[in-house]
Amino acid sequence: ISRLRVAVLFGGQSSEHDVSLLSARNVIKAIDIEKYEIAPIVISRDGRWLLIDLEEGALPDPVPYAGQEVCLLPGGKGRLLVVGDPAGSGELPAIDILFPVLHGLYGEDGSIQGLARMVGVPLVGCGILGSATAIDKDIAKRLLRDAGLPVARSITVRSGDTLSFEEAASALGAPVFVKPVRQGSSVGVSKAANAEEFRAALIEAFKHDDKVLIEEFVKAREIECAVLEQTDGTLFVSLPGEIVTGQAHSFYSYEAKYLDEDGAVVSVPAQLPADLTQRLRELSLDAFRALGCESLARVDFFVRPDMSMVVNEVNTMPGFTNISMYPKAMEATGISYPALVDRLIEHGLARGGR
Ligand code: G1L
Repeated sequence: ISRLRVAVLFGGQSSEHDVSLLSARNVIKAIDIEKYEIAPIVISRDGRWLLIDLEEGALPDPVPYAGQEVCLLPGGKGRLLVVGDPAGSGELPAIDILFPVLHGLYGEDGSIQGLARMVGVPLVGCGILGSATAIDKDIAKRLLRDAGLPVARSITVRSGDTLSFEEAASALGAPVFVKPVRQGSSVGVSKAANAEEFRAALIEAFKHDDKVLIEEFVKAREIECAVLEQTDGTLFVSLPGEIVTGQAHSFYSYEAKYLDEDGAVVSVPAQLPADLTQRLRELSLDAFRALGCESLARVDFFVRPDMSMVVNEVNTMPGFTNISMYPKAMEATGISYPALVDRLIEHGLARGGR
């Protein structure tokens, strides 16, 4: 009896290449090899797609970027062919499902989801719509607000627009946060308390995107819920977890999120009154649906001292090492890391190549 082949696609040409590698290592270790055959494909920093070999069930450390260069092509009947370069060994076995572990560029904006859709191969995670809406903080906030969900006040600006700090501060208060709209990490995000900082913050944010969000500064706890769509279409939502940032971090920085494990502590379940926990779980489901998400998403909230809450963002490719918030919150709610990976693959297979 032959096993279904899962292609784990990771790495990529983004600043979060290493984060992707770490998550992919954890995912690959958790896949049940009795059930699935794993085809690890790394996208090198220079954009080559390389099929690599597993060493004793794990990725080599460091990943060899000298694996066999491949491309993925539609194989008909919902199969995706992994094809070697003409000088190489030619056609390799088809894959049955794509498991993207790709941050940033093309990973979570709908691009890889579009590739899977076009070739009709099943995919783990959100589809095109949910990925594309959630990645854009401006679009996401409009949809969330339209669904009656609480969001922080903000102004969207495009490069060339003129908005002074005084105008921003009179609408939103001071300080303000300045963020590139394409979310994923805190890259390019800064806090501005005066005109000079505001100017620098805009210049920095526009390096990353041509649309930038100026947002009110919400002084609050950072609480997150993990949502998982089950094969029957019903949603499972975890208990909320809390991100406790260290003194050194004035906000939820890129380092605190992924690299500096001392800077940010994941605390699950978050210590909250029961009614608030319940409300956050309900809001998570509403946010998931409002953005057209599928399969999974992490919904991030700010909870103010007066217990009012806002949805900050929805992440369709959350941190996914076994100590990251999404898996930890699931674990605290009864779904272990390997069970989670298995459910995600089962969900993708059940949805099919749509
Ligand atoms: F495929 C899933 F399950 F949807 C999935 C894929 C990728 C979940 C989470 C991730 N996460 C990442 O790729 C990342 C950790 C590199 C993004 Cl930060």
